[in-house]
Amino acid sequence: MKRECLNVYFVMGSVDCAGRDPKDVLQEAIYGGITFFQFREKGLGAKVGVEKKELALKLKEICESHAIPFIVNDDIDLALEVEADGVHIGQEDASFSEVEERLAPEMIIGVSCHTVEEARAAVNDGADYIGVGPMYFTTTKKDIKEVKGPQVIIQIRDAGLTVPLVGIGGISVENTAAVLEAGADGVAVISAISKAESVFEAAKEFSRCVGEKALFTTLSKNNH
Ligand code: TZP
Ligand code: IFP
Ligand code: MG
Repeated sequence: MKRECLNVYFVMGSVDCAGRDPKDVLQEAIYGGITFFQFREKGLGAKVGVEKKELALKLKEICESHAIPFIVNDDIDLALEVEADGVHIGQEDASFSEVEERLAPEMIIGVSCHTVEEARAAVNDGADYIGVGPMYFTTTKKDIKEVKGPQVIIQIRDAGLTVPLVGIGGISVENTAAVLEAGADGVAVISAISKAESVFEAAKEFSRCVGEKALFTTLSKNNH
């Protein structure tokens, strides 16, 4: 997996869309420039069973037609049923080896990490990328761990871990640069895109922010 894919990682489920149709929200976000998508159908009022699967299929189709990887949060059965590109698992979900065993070898596995130790374990397990957070305070996830800020990403990079990595939790256009400067390859965002007045403009702003950083990094590498 190329780390550039993680530039703007949009994570979303129907309850995150402020009453709008998740298909429209995803479509707009894609036009705005997101590079990766995770279907995270969680929380009060979230769809389950057949309805969840139908929504997953529709969102997957939209991703597919724009060559955006489609990742399913937690639900390995669903990921297999809809032929997702991968899954994202938390520390409390199924174990890495159990998940790996069930998936096709080319499928992506992402893991949530909160500490250097968890990041090291995920890398040793063979995670394709890790999500580190919460970077900042957020009300989107109800059971968040302690907010540690971009510092934990600096620690992970200082430990020599080069795994593709995104920061998540309370990320806005304003704090994106701090997360990238700490060593993240990209930002994972729910509400700042899904609940934005203009989903398109929000996604475009994130895309511009991450793109500027990438350009800066390339230029400074070439100059030293
Ligand atoms: N994991 C850690 S924080 C978080 C998840 C899923 C929620 C991120 O949502 P938002 O709205 O971008 O803060
Ligand atoms: N990180 C990520 C990701 N997704 C999650 N659902 C999560 C932490 C809890 F964006 F993929 F990195
Ligand atoms: Mg989880």
